[in-house]
Amino acid sequence: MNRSSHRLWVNASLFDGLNGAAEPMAVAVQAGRIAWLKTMSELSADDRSGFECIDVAGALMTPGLIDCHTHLVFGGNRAGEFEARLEGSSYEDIARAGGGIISTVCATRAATEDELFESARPRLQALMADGVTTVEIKSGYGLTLESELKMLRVARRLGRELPVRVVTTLLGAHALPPEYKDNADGYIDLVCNRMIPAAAEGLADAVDVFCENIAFSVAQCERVYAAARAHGLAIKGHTEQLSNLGGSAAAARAGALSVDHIEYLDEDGVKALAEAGTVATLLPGAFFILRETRVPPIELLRRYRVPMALATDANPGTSPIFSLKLMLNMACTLFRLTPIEALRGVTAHSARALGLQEEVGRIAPGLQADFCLWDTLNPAELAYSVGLPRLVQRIVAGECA
Ligand code: DI6
Ligand code: FE
Repeated sequence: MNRSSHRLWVNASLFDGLNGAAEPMAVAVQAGRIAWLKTMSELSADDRSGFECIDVAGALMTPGLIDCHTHLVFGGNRAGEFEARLEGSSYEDIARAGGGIISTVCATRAATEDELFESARPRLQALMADGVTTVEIKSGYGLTLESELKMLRVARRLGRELPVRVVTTLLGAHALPPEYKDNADGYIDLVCNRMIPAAAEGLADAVDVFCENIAFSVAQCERVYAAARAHGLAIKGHTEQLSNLGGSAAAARAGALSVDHIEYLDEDGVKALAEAGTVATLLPGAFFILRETRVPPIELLRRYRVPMALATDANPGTSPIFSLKLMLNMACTLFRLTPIEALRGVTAHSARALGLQEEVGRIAPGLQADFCLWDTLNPAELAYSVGLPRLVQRIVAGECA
């Protein structure tokens, strides 16, 4: 028996991804997966035999955090746009004038694969330093077949070279590239007929769209969803961020794992999510940076029992924020989530938003042994305080990483 792959973590204050445990717990790990859990009062000497025992002295143990919505791979930055917005331009004005997403598209197309990798690495390391063990990374700043695939290759390489699980999403339908001005349907043809089939060859796990007046219509997004499904890819949507087009309900009807942003979602939309089992992903970083005032319909999401995930939306325009822990505080402060709802949003529910609920996001037998130890006893402190508590240890597949 390889004893080093058999580890028993004892005296943990456990938040298992859904709830906090009433008593100190022991968590057994074998071959990178969680084998069993027991309360400390149930744990016998026999249970300990064959395990390397690690006493965490009451530290809070949570699942490794999951950032289920990021745009970490991009060229350049948008500090100039940040300054322009301080002088009164709106995000939509800048987008219509060819800035915004399109300026990042130009910088991303011009960058080599190595340059994109090197600039994305510290962003990802910042998330990891905050306890992230699984991250979703979208394309969407290339908007040509080759440059979208280039972004996805960089995202896959980040997952190979750093101790973090990376899930990739093709976001070809993020913005209309200048070459297709006045021909949005022609661009959607390219996404459906070229990008999706190529990305489905192992480069992407899912397909996303931006359904909005400044991006793509519900009908165009539905075409993308149909193509994604035909190629066996999961689907997600940026929906109801700036207006209510009904994109969330359309995504739910197509079987989306999640719809993200959803500040303008109405009750019919919430019902559609509940019926389809689609996760509602909240992105308070973009809400904060854009100084939005319309809060997502949290009370309706609670009433219809729609699981709420929480993510950084880390991107150069609307959320240049590389801290998932900060999102815990923002979700409570700006959207009035409880700390436990916010924590579920970065663990069990964000796993669901990626279709990975049988792999990660909870501390339960059979799942990957991805977890974090924190310098506190109380899960609420993770949301309450910014900058503390400290991450003491980050464990991926049973190994300190
Ligand atoms: N919504 C967002 O918040 C990001 N993309 C999207 O569709 C913003 C992307 C950017 O401004 O670069
Ligand atoms: Fe986004």
